Amino acid sequence: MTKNEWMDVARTVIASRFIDTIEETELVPAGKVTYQFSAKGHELAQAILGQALRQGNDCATVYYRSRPLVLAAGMTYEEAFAGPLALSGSRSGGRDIGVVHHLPNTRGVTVLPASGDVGAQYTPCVGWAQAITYRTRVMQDESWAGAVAVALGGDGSTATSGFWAALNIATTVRLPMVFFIEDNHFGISVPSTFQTPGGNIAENLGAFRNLRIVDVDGTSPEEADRLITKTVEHVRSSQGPALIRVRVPRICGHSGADNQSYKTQEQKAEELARDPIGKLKEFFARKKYMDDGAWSTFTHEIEQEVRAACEAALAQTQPLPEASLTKAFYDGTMPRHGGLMADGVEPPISSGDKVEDGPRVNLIEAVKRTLDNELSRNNRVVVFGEDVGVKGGVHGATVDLQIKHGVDRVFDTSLSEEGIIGRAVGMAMAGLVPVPEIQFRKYLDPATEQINDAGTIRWRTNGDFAAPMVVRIPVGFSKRTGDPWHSVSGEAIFAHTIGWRVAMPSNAQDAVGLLRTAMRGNDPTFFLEHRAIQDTASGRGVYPGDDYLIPFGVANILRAGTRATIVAWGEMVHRAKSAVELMGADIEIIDLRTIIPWDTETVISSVKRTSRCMVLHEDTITCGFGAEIAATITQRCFQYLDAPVVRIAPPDIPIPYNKGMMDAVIPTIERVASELEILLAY
Ligand SMILES: Cc1ncc(C[n+]2csc(CCOP(=O)(O)OP(=O)(O)O)c2C)c(N)n1
Repeated sequence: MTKNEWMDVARTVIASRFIDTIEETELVPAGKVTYQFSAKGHELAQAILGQALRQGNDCATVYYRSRPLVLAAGMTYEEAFAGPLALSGSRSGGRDIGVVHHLPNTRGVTVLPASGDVGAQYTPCVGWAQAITYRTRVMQDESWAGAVAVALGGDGSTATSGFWAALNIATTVRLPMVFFIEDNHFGISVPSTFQTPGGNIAENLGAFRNLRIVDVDGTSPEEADRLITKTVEHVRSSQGPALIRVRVPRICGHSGADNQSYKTQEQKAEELARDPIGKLKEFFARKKYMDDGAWSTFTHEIEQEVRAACEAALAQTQPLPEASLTKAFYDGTMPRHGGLMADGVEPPISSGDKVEDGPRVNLIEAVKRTLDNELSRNNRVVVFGEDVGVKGGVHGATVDLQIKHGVDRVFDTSLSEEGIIGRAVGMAMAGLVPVPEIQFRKYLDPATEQINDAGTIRWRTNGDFAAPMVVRIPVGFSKRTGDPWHSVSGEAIFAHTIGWRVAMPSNAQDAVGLLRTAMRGNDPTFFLEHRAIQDTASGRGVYPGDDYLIPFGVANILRAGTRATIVAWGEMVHRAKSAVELMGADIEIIDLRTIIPWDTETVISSVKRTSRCMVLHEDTITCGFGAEIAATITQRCFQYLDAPVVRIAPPDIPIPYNKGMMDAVIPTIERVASELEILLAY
């Protein structure tokens, strides 16, 4: 590094130290800061790393001890204080705890939204790294050439599933990613020997293929500069991954609330002796950059700046309480990062018109044609998942798409749902349109953390970031039978997952219109494809064309009627229809099509006319989405009801394999009909 670059490093290190000290000694005791996480001891290594991340399309995924890096990336001192103080000028506008950072790109590196979940920072970083190769190789965008993605984490985080998922993908696919592991020997109170055998992750990964490993003293200016800078440059030029283990002391508690009772006096003294600031000062003297006097003046000036920033932050207003109710979903304002439009690219335009004379297709073919068409019209769409590439998916929805669109755009992933969804998050924030497939609903379970974090990105970054994507998942029982693993529908959990839209079409035409709308949308979306109608007469329909769109939140009145309303979605729509036909009764059937948002008004106005309502679903009954609909009807049109709203759904048990047993669980046509008789007679 040049002298000027070292001066920048020193500025970041010293400023970070003052910010931590003011928080620890003043703001926490005064009750103004609740979550305080010092980076004392980690500053030098992070500041040097920050200096190395200036390519323009670099990214860093960080954690709560990453403030020095985020300062190096351009966060102001005032923003740094305002975050933990929960004030209006904080990056999250008071929504998040301040140390869970994010920062749009101003100095050549984008700091992706951090998570409070240890280990959740790794797989989104993989997604950005893959987007670097995609934007360079497929989109031929030279501005991305040589960019790197860096994930920062502690020694404890190397024990998480997120770390291993990311490491496995980055090395298997060879991505330009750096794992920057700050080993301070503790995860709160637990020593690193509890996280990995012998306590040294770098040593243990020695046999890992495709991984450059570097072990660095993060308190030594020369060594840290030489090895960190060189390794980042190596990843830039080779576009392959590296892991840097940075040995640092944690000269503070885990957080403001930690009394460090688990450390001996000797350990504390040893940590203090390794303070990188003293070593940086010596280094500056040795290099004749600054003598003692100049260092004191320099330090004093930074202290003044930090102090002024603290005063300015304390003078900020409180955020408006009602602001917390905004930004869960796209509201017309563009994020700085995430999705097409944030990158200045308009999605393809379609009339929305329906073609009436197309071929008759099943649901799988409808999905495949829509994916194919969107891949052709938009070079940012990427389709991936287990068996999605060569085989074309275990359900056949992507057959031949890889041959047509290439291995970079339609590809097989390793068997890691956390990796699939986390990767989609990073790709979305890098301006791609990820459309991952999860093989069956139950197999999304390992990705739960990434799903939950993705949904809240727009909200917790105060609109700075978003992660629009479409997660396609076959759900429900199949044409032949069900079982506990392949037949879960579970849409209620999705409806309860903040920030996600949920579609569940009942037929091929709706699948086309809803999938196209989802792929051009600005929010993460679950697209649930019912297995029983993938290839059945009831699910088939005329292919509505390549421009067909159905807006979310607009239900379909499948059948008009006056005596009762049935609200259903997915396969249950067909059971409702068959039951009504069996009875020959004058009953209205509403196919909800989308669950988030759901078409409240169509349901309410129908129930006001019919005065009786049955909600029919395949997800288990307790807290199923039927409960939401029933509660809304009761609240909005209680006085119109001639009978209580009835919910027909499986009891709270898994779906059995034996067909007869399954029929005892999932509402059959006969059961729906007999429950309707009871409802009409009430
Ligand atoms: C998934 C998850 N589990 C537990 C926690 C609680 N927790 C927060 S920090 C931490 C220790 C992490 O240690 P390490 O990764 O070594 O980082 P360090 O704090 O030492 O920098 C724990 C257990 C969490 N935030 N997320």
